[in-house]
Amino acid sequence: MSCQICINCHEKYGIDEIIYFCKKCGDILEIKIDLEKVALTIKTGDYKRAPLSVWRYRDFMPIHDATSVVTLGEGGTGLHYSKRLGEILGLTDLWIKNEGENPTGSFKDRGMTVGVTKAVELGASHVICASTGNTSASLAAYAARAGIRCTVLIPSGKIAYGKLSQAMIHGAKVLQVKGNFDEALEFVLKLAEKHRSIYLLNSINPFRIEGQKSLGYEICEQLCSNDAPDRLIVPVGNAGNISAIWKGFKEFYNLDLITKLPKMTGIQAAGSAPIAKAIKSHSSKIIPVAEPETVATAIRIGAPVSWKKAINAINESHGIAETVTDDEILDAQKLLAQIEGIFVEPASAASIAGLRKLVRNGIINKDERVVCVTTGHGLKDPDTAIKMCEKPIEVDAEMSAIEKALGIKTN
Ligand code: AN7
Repeated sequence: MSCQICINCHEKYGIDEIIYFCKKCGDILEIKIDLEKVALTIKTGDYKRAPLSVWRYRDFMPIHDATSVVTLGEGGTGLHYSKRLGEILGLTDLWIKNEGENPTGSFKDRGMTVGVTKAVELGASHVICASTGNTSASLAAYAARAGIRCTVLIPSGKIAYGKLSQAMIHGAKVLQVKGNFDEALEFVLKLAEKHRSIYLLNSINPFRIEGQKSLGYEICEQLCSNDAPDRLIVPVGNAGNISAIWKGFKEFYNLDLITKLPKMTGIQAAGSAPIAKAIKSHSSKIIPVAEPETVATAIRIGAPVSWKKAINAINESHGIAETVTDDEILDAQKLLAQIEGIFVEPASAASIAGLRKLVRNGIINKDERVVCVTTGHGLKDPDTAIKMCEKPIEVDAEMSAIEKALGIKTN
């Protein structure tokens, strides 16, 4: 039977128990899926008839058969072969998994469709999260879809406008906390502990991770080899996603659906990089960053809750972690937009910036099959994009003025 299990002391909890931390040792939990049962269920291969999406993998999800799912059509995002960008970076087999193609424009939707489905299954009528932006946008949308109350806590002034507009238009109660994300998260953890009727949907909630693991599954099914890539690169903030993707790959591997596992490679912004620092110094613990800072506000996180899972994913997979500066992030964002036509937000571009650095430093070989996950759409943060680009030229509404601006000779 599937259950919730502590990542430290392995104490088990029921799949329908509302619990966020282990009662014995206080560490975080993960879902242990009954893979023997999954193996029997998927033997027919029927699941492959459904289109690529999170719910194609319903048999792999800890949701009861009778439950109707809360969905907006998440997952099934494009895996784009990136020949031109590869040539510039010196790679022959580069792919972009563009999570900006999800319903609310980020990978969070994979987690929220499962998390909010579980919330409704458990009878919750009020959901909450702390967020640097995308989680709040996604939760607000799925709560609206489910018809339940939603509260989001965001760091005051440090959230991209697109994301704020989403949380607001979907009708969430938005509280701007005069502090950073880590402080906001402390409050929602305490609120969910104190008021048991409020269901917490940060990535500490293991059901969120279950939805996000589908990212790993999809990549394997999309690659022509029907196998895992050599390397997976992803930006890391609170570290839920890297943990989830690794879980997905491992489950597919344990079910004999793939023959190898990728090197998990996490990229953090230099101003908020506790996990990358721990990996680089071969430490098994992180030192939280008290005042994280970066232009990539989505990953402006100093005390990632899932750090232990992330360090484990990187080490177990013989992967690596790297840091990138804000300038490197913004350069990579522009490069991807102009070379491949893919517009991503700064946090997502961190994976491209990290890839560039690791190739330059000789850590990544030129013929590795690399999949870079771009986590959120560029329209989430139009202000940063506009600031980086040449201003539009204002011209008189006359043909000659337009030709002049284009440097075309007038007759
Ligand atoms: C675009 O929305 O934490 O390492 O509160 O929005 O799983 O935290 C967002 C994180 C990467 C990092 N890229 O993922 C939030 C939030 C984008 C993001 C991350 C986030 P995790």
